[in-house]
Amino acid sequence: MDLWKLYEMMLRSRLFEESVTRIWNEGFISGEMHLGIGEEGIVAGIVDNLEEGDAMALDHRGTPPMVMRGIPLTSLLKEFMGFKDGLCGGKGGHMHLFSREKAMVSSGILGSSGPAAAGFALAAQYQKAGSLAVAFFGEGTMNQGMLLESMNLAVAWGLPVIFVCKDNKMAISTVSSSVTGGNLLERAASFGMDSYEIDGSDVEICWETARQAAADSRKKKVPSYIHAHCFRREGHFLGDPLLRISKNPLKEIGGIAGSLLKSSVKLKGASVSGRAGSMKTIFSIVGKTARDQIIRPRDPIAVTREKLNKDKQRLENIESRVKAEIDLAVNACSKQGTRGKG
Ligand SMILES: Cc1ncc(C[n+]2csc(CCOP(=O)(O)OP(=O)(O)O)c2C)c(N)n1
Repeated sequence: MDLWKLYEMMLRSRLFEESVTRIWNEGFISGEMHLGIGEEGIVAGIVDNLEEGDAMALDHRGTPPMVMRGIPLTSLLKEFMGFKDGLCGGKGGHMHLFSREKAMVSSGILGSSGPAAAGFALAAQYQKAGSLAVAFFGEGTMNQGMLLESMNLAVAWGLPVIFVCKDNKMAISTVSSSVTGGNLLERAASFGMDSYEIDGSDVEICWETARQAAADSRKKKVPSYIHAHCFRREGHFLGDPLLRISKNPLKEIGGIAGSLLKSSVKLKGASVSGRAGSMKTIFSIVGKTARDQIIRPRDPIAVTREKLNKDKQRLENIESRVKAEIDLAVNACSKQGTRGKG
């Protein structure tokens, strides 16, 4: 394991997504923007264990795997901005990405990474023995039928798939545990897969777990399940109202107080106790989001930087090189002109 390389991979993804944030805030990317900030440790650990021909099926937070697997940054950013010479002709945006060369696909349809990865793995059995496929998804998606069906078939047919659950505890504004029965690790294990629960902020643990899972997939032709805990720094998507309210309640509550009040006194609708229950849930989720902001989670990049801090010069060299790469991509896109023009 090369911790310097892993640090560089994670940093490239983080700085790229921070640039994407700025560009989105300026209005040059239309629609929603889901970031993978906080998930870099898990992604780097997995990607660094992949070989040529291995496939990845991604969810709506597909930017970090795309960046770390080596998709050119300019082509990715142009795709997000809707340019015709973007990775998918500017038609996919950040959620529907595809690369034939790197065997990667992403989708905003939750759970679809499961069947896509199982399909890749089934094809690999015939066409490229020894290859494997990875499926990335969140813990909220572990309640999606097609994902569970693909786990079942992967075990039954001996498909080399690594199922990677990135657990940030939230599914948009729902606390995932409030809609999930039982224990997810046990659920995955009950299909007959080796299942690992890890700290996604420790890239060394992520890498070592991915190495083991990849070795089993390649040699024994079996799937495995990795449940990695991580955090969600920017809310569900950029501009998430939940995050805005919890960061600045006094300013933001004013904007929604009227509609909350109106819905709570409306004659038609749920019972009084039902409405009171919903209000309680809303305020408890806002409170939880606010607390999560105060209790800073372990950031995989900060944790790794701390470990490498002895060689400050080498760190600075990497940081300025990666920053220059990203500036180059951003400049290439801003030269091309206004949004959506190819
Ligand atoms: C099949 C399907 N159902 C619902 C949605 C709407 N949706 C988008 S993201 C999301 C929450 C996903 O939560 P999780 O799987 O935990 O991933 P996270 O966003 O937290 O990374 C939902 C319900 C969707 N995109 N696809």
